[in-house]
Amino acid sequence: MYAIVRNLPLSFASCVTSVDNNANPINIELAQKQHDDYVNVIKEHVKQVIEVPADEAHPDCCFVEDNAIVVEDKAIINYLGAESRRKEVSGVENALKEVPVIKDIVHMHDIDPEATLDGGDVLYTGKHLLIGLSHRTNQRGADVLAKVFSEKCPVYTIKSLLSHDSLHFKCIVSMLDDHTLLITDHQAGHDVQEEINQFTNNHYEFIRVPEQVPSNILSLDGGKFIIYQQDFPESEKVILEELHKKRGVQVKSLCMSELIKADGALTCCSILIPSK
Ligand code: CIR
Repeated sequence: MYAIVRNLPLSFASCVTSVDNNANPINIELAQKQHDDYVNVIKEHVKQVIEVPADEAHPDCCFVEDNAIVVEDKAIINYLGAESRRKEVSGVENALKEVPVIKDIVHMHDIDPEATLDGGDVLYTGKHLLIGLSHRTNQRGADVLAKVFSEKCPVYTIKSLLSHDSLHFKCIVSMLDDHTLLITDHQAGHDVQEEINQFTNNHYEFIRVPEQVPSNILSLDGGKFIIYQQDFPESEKVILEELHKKRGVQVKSLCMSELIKADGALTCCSILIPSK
């Protein structure tokens, strides 16, 4: 397994965010510590971690997940939904060039200049590529992924997220393993689950957590180890019971309060690439 991460810039507090941080501004030192903790846990589980230097001109550059989609030996460099983030992708593209399994890198913008897509809207489970349309990801972005990746696996576009107030698809649902997904118990989660079930013929087992933020976990070691968000006790109960006790998943909680203020989740700070 390879992981690409990117250091948090000092300009991070100028990130794009929907959160009103006036009363409780982002603490940059704490944000850097939280990001370091995250990277250190990844390093314990992933042999090859490529660390891209921070780009001060792009406050959101640590959210590398949005930059590119990788399926097997092919990568696509996204054209991000937020204009201020569009040029941050070059650092991640250079890192992808260092990953030996990746043989082909294409640019979304070259295929369709009207397409936009953030990686936070794309869940690749190993069996299916699920794309949630959002205010960042348009139908044309989803069409580009279908064109590029449909020879690798079935590609489905999930539309119900658009009627909910959620930044990214993976703010609602994330993956434990190739047949188990974690999803928020809010209406958005129910709607998304129904659509995924229809497309995949009920392939996935869903574990529902009561809150939205903790429905985004980072799964490593093929689902044997996860990182989850601290400070959400109701969801933590479900994670400990359903994942740890019943399924024997090893779990580690991290406090990512300063990244949450930037609308950041756990998956968004890394790109994970299986070695084969
Ligand atoms: C943004 O609004 O684009 C960033 N502040 C947060 C991106 C988080 N990305 C993700 O969840 N995949």
